[in-house]
Amino acid sequence: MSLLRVLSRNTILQAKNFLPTASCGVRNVSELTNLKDVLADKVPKEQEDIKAFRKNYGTKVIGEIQVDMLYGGMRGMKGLVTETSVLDPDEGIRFRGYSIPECQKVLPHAPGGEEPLPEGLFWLLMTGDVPTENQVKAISKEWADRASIPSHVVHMLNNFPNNLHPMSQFSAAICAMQSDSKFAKAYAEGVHKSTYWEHAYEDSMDLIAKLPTVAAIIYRNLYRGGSNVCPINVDLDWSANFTAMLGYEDNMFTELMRLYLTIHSDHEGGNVSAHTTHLVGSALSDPYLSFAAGMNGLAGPLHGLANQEVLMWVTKLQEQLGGEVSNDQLKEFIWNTLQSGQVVPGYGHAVLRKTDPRYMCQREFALKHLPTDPMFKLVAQLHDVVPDVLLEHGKAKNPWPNVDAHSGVLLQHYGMTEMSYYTVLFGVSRALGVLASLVWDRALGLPLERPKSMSTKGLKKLVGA
Ligand code: AMX
Repeated sequence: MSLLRVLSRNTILQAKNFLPTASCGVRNVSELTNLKDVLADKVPKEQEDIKAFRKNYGTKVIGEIQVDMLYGGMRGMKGLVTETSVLDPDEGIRFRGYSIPECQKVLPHAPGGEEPLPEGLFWLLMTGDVPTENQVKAISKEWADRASIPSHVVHMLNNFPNNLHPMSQFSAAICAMQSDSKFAKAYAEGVHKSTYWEHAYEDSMDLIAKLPTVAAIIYRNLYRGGSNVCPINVDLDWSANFTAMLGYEDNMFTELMRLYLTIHSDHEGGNVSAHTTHLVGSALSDPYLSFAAGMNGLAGPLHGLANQEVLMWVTKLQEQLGGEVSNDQLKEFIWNTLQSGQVVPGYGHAVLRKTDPRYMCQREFALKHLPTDPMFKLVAQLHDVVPDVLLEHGKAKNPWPNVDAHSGVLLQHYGMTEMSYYTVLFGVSRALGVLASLVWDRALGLPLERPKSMSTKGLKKLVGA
């Protein structure tokens, strides 16, 4: 009998967090290094907990819906359950209750490194527990083992034209890898729905493992003359393999990537990429199809593409105004942007009402490692000027910078100047959050998502207008 089956059966019988092993009687869950085994222990407990909660509180009213919300992008409407992270408007994101500075402290680092390993963040998102170093090492190893991609996907990527945006290539490659979906295969074979999460888990682990290779092939085809990516090294962590495949040798770039891939992973459930992945998954489309749909949303300029837009905007600013610029010159440039009916990229947020902590930790990284970089100085100067202009403009509810205002400047410092590629990095990271949520969606048996829409005529009638 497999360990997974033993665990599933024994979760009902055993005291919390302790499980029998074949050899030594009882074993603590924190000693397990196979994430799927740990989940197999947690899933039935969560299912029971939510069942009891719904039985007692299922009809409790938790908010009201106003007409404006239907026309206003459903802001503030509580309509989704997402377990992996929660976004507070003032404080920013907490991953399973941990803020970004707390994650930087408690999650395991690479030897000699200071930034958290994204593998650890993934374990935290999946389980709610801070992983041990051994658990994180096991994830690195498992992702390295699962990293190879089907040859038809390589062939397809190698034949895309150079003018196809990297995000379109990324999304298309994810869809094309669906040929290997274990979820789709299991569904076609008629497996019981209580096992859906296990197949969603397998696809999610495969997909996360393969994304850096896909992303690196896109990068090298577009910007490095189609040179081959190096093979995966099973002794390296996920980020180190990624930067090696991209062709970067600077350890600090790898450290940056560990931070980058950690902080872009998850932003609760209502943002476009997370919500889309969840929605498409609710039709029991497999994780490849669901995640590709989420990536198409991330590719929008109001969402993930903003990181590309920021650096293009800052580069234009530099071209027009030169090196050293005064605050008054910046103000004029920002007003020109606003008056020509465009948004200031990297500023504002649908939920946040203070500076994004993802911006702050990138700023701290810059202060530590590249304090004299001219582009960093300009980004810092913009932070002093943009909010006042946006406040004077009087439209944006949040005048403060978001994550995208800072990421590009760090990447260009280490030589990654290809701005149109930046959202692909965001996408690789976002997989961690949305796929962890997707596994839980299936584990909790969340149904097909199908909210009620109304016509304006019907709404007017409803409110007696
Ligand atoms: N520059 C100019 N105008 C802005 C603005 C900005 N940075 N942020 C908001 N506004 C405008 C909106 O366009 C809107 O104008 P309208 O009434 O004419 O339509 C008005 O202010 C009210 O918008 P809001 O309620 O404050 O924001 P929102 O929830 O509708 O939109 C967001 C949020 C992020 C799309 C918006 O702030 C924006 O466009 N920012 C710039 C793009 C950006 O940085 N996106 C990345 C967000 C983070 C991410 O997902 N990666």
